[in-house]
Amino acid sequence: QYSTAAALEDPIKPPVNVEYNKLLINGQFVDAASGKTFPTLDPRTGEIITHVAEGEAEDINRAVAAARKAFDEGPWPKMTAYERTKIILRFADLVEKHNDEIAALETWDNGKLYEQSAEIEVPMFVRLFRYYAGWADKIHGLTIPADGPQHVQTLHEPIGVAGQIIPWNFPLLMFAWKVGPALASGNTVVLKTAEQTPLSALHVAKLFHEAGLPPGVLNIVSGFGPTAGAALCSHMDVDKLAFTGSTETGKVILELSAKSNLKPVTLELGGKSPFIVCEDADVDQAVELAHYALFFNQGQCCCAGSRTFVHEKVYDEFLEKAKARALKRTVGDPFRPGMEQGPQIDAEQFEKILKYIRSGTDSGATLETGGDRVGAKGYYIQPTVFSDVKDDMLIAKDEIFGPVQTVLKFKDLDEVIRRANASRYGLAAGVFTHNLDTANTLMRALRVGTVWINCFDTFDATIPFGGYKMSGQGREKGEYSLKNYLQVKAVVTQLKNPAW
Ligand code: TXE
Repeated sequence: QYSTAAALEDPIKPPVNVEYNKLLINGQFVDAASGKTFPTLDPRTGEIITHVAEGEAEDINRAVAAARKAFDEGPWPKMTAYERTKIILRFADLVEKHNDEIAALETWDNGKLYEQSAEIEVPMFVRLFRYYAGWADKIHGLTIPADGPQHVQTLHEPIGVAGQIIPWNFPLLMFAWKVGPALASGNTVVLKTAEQTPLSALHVAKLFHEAGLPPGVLNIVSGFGPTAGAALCSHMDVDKLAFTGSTETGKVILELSAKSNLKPVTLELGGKSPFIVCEDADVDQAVELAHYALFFNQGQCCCAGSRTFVHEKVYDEFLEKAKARALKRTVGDPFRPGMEQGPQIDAEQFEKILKYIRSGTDSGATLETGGDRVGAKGYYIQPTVFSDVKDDMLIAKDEIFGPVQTVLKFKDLDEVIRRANASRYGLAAGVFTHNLDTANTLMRALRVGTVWINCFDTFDATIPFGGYKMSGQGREKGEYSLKNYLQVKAVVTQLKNPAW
């Protein structure tokens, strides 16, 4: 059923070498001030890929000083918008040219499928930068017909130095979602990558400098949350924070902002997204989409469709087919073509997922398939399906962040709306129906930032993404993201001759 343990124990050599493992500050690769390094691991084996400079508060100070200087003295915020556009477009071209090696680095460090990195994520990264490059010269204010003899206008100005903290599940895409809008609108950035996945950001940031990015505009600090991350959040010279990660850490970040200089914060946090299969569903199609909604990226998606609500009329057929589909899922080395699932990111997430699986069984859910590790090495987990799941079970409430599908039965629309909304999260929802009225009702009733109808996980650069409730604050991607990085200045000029 699952690919053989032998395939897992003989990992394929990644077709790339690690070239950059230092901090990137003011356009230069430098050691950490302390001289410390930390290992980054291959999730296929748990073995060390390389050691990376470990940034801490002192390095954050250096990076923020570089970003501050680049913002205050220019040229980045002061050059023409079109100049910024050209540099960002050159960067996108360079990334496209190096697509395969960047994809290999991403897969090596993260464990996601190489085909996914090479054919989806690096191309999406390029698309995001091209999208935001196009925005640079389209950011402008308004002329406002206020009461009184005044000329009133607004200027949309960059906010300053942006501190950005990203997670490990989509290292490149999170880089693009954050850095793209910040730089296009004239800000400078200090980005702290996740400690599990520092490599791809250093590689692409080097290419950004080759494309003509001035020193200090984009600084990359690898390191841990409570040291480097917290120092960035508390820094008095950082004007804005953007974070993607757990809800728990999101709260800490808001607190650090409040205790320092009240810098505005954008948060993209956890989720427990419902995927609702309605009674009219073509079951085969619904099974496939629900499977993708949960298992994509090893289940490590903030918006994973992790509560599969199925109408009672199609429940039995759905369950049988969902189980068969999970059994067919190929698990193995992410560099091996044709695999559908690689390893989880690290030992901590691996243990957390197995613990949730035990809790599912202990609380009375039925384990239909999976439930254990695959192979003896690395962090591979069997595609797992639970049925008879009740709303109050931990596996139906918490973010598992792994390949564990929980299937819940419902009777009617009002009931499923109530249950789907009874969550502290509100990131996304999937709806599977061809009944227009049902789709319209659900689309309006669900308290979430994205509703996918008969599709899931479409991450086009143009579409805003973000959460209701404890899934976050603010929106990223699309035009909406620019607002996070702009100040609005009102300019009121007394008119000498109001008649004109
Ligand atoms: O998250 P953290 P972790 C969820 C998912 C996962 C859980 C824990 O459920 O199982 O969170 O994962 C930095 N000050 N998501 O521990 O801690 C950290 O270094 C400043 C959902 O990886 O939130 C990393 O760069 N920064 C999610 C980033 O925060 C701090 C993606 C994310 O780590 C910090 C990942 C601090 N005190 C996990 N502590 C999503 N929304 O997609 C940590 N960090």
